[in-house]
Amino acid sequence: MAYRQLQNHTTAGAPPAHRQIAPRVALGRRPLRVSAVAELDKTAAVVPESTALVPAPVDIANKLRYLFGRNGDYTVADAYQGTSWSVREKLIDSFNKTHEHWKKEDPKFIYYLSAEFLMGRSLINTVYNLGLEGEYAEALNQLGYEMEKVADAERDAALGNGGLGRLAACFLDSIATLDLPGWGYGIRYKYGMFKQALKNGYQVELPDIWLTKGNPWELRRDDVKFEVGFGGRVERRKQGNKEVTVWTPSEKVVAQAYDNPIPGFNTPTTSNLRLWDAVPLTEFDLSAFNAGDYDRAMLERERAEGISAVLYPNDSTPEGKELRLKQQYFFVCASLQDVLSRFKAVHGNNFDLLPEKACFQLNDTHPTIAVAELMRLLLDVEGLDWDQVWTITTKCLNYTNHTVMPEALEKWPVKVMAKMLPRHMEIIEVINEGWTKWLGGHLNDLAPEERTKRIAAMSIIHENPWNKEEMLVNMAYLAVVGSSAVNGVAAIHSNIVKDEIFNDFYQIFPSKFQNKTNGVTPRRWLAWCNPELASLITGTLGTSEWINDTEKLAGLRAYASDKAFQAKWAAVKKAKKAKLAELIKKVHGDEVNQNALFDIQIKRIHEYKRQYLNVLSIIWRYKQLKKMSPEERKKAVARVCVIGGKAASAYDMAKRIIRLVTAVGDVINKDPETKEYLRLYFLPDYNVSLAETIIPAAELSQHISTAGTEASGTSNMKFQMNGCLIIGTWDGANIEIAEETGIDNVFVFGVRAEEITQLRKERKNFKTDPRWDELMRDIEGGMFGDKDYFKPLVDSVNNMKVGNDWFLLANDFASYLKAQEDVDACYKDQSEWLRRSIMYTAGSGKFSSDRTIREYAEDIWHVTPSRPTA
Ligand code: NBG
Repeated sequence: MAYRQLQNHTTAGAPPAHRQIAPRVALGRRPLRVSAVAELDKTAAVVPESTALVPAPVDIANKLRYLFGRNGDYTVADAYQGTSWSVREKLIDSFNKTHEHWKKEDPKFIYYLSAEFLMGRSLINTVYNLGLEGEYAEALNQLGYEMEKVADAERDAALGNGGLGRLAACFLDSIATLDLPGWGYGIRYKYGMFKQALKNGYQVELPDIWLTKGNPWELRRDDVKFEVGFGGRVERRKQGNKEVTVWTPSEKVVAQAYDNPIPGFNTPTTSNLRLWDAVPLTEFDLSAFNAGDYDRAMLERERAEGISAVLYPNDSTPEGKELRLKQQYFFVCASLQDVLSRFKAVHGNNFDLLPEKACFQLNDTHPTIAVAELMRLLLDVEGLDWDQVWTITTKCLNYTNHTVMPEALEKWPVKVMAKMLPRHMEIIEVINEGWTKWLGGHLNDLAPEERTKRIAAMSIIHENPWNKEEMLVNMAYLAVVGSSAVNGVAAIHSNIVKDEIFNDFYQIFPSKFQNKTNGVTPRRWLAWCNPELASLITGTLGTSEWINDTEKLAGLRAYASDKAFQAKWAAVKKAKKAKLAELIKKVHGDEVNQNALFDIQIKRIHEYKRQYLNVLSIIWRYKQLKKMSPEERKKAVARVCVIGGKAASAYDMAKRIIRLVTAVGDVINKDPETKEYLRLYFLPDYNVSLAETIIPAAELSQHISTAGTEASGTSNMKFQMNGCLIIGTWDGANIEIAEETGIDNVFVFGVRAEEITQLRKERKNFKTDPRWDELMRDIEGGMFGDKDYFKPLVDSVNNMKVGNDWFLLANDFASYLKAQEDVDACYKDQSEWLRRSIMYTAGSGKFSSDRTIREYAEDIWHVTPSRPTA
């Protein structure tokens, strides 16, 4: 493919053409007026770039002076603002060039529709991706600041919950880096993922007010606005001899676009994440305002703004649920109108061409209403025929499944959908009628009874199994029927998608189903977050090309057993551990033993991810240490265990798990006999930035979900890239990581996915390990206090009259402890440990999101690169 060739074109050493930016004026001179700059440089474009020729320190100072009214005496937060607003202009220059190029070329675009984008911070990523790191680091030095500290002043853009949202962010980085014409589309939440604090060891949630200081990384597009309607009625009207359908919504809001430029690395391409903000139709409802009804006018505003106010409101109440569907429709409707309006501007009404110019990836079921919305826009607004519209729609859409958890496979009550989106409900009903009728014909060979059963099981609209009175719209089924391709996110998961979740559909459309194993961007997750390791790798391989071509990391295998290289590798890890130790000191006030094994589990708190199992093994380790003599203890492998992650605010059991972590930590971290050998810390408010500090420092990371439950996992890939060993189950991407790293280098334990169904049935009669029984008694007996609070936790896995240990902690407990012993034994042999660590990084080539995106581009999107000239 053309872009594969493009990738090989950059030569090591020489800066790529686009990096050779205009000659810089000597540092320290007065800022030049733009016109003067143009005179100086006769080669400059007719409209010169605004800041390209202004020395960065001056530009930073100018930004602070003119945007913030500051004149010297800056704080670190000021330095961040000045730097970002300065960098922003370079980013926008690149963004504009890319989009002018794409406008001219009119290539096919991929639109990644996602309710979540977990972007994290932008400053470091932007300066590094644009190749401006030297210039800005020096500028900040001149002003008396360090880039790293300044970057720390940025707030995370946390518009996502976890893996799915962060994956979307990595994908955008790769789409831009591979020069693929593509945009992300989502919601500009005013409040992102809640901030997590601990109060007496319990999680408390605080609002994430991230926009108060302005956001230099976005661009409001006052000329890009679309109306989005809800509710109301649907009528048929005669228009000439044609019957048309008219939907008159009872409520309307405006979607206002904000662009977030996404710089690629080592390319002039800067693509875009367009996020929608909900605003009222008229600034104030003037008639109400004039009549003095101030409250009513304000109500309209609140109602509109409420749509994009909060990321995933709690959906346990009907009102919460309604708001979530509203959010989904809001961003899908605006995004599709936006794409169609650009399409029409170039191609008029030639909609049969649409699938050659645009495709949409549905990131989980959240944007699935796109199936009905694209149909509606083409049927009702553009006046096309059903069959033509159905062909276009199914050609344009593709769906990725990210979870096997039944509670996350969305189903909306027909009642809710019909009230909020009456026309869409009609369209879904017609789709379903056609679908089930077609199925009837297709399943001709089955006995009538079997056939009826199968059709009912595959119907997009079906009864709620828990409440026969209620009918539901199954969004995943709608997505499968309405898409060209359906994929899972790791090999094992894609098999589960085919063989279990959507097996009926797979039997009918086997070629629709694919696998696309996840990946992460090696820029943010290795090169930028671990520059020390990156520079060791570059020095060793003699090239930095691995940043764009991670398969080159395999070259490190040759050095895995080289003692001198191992020593350098170990020195980097040590420096990163010191940073994490600093952070632990800052948060908990404790000094930790930096020679201890740093053992990490960071991810959302969920029963299936089994942080609880980790805690049990830590308690067991503590008890063993207590039994040892001081001499024996000295021989033990010391560990600093860190657990971090947020529990959904309504997820009671997950909150109890957090409390168990903090309660166990409170006991063991204070114990004078053992504290040199074992610590347990809960690091609150886990987010992208925290991960960037923790992951490079990790020596062992835990990915211990019940086999078959973690679709892929992506932090496992980040840890692997940073040379961190993995203890894990045969689940998600762990399997492929083990294959790439060498299975003997990974601490694998636990039952296999194929055994789970049977084991669940037999769990009641499972003979638990005596050590397990002892630990259950300890927690129940109040060894860590809060006896009553922990009782439901114990019962959930140990009292078969109450819970059923659905995630089979007891079954995996003994093999987990055994794997932990293997970890200790290996850590005692530092040379072997380091060899493995190097083998992890060397084997991580497959897990670059560049590889994943290339596969999507080739197999699903059929989108090819289009690179602007530098
Ligand atoms: C998550 C899975 C992870 C997977 C990411 C990205 C959701 C709904 N799913 O295993 O739990 O790595 O998606 O695919 O967030």
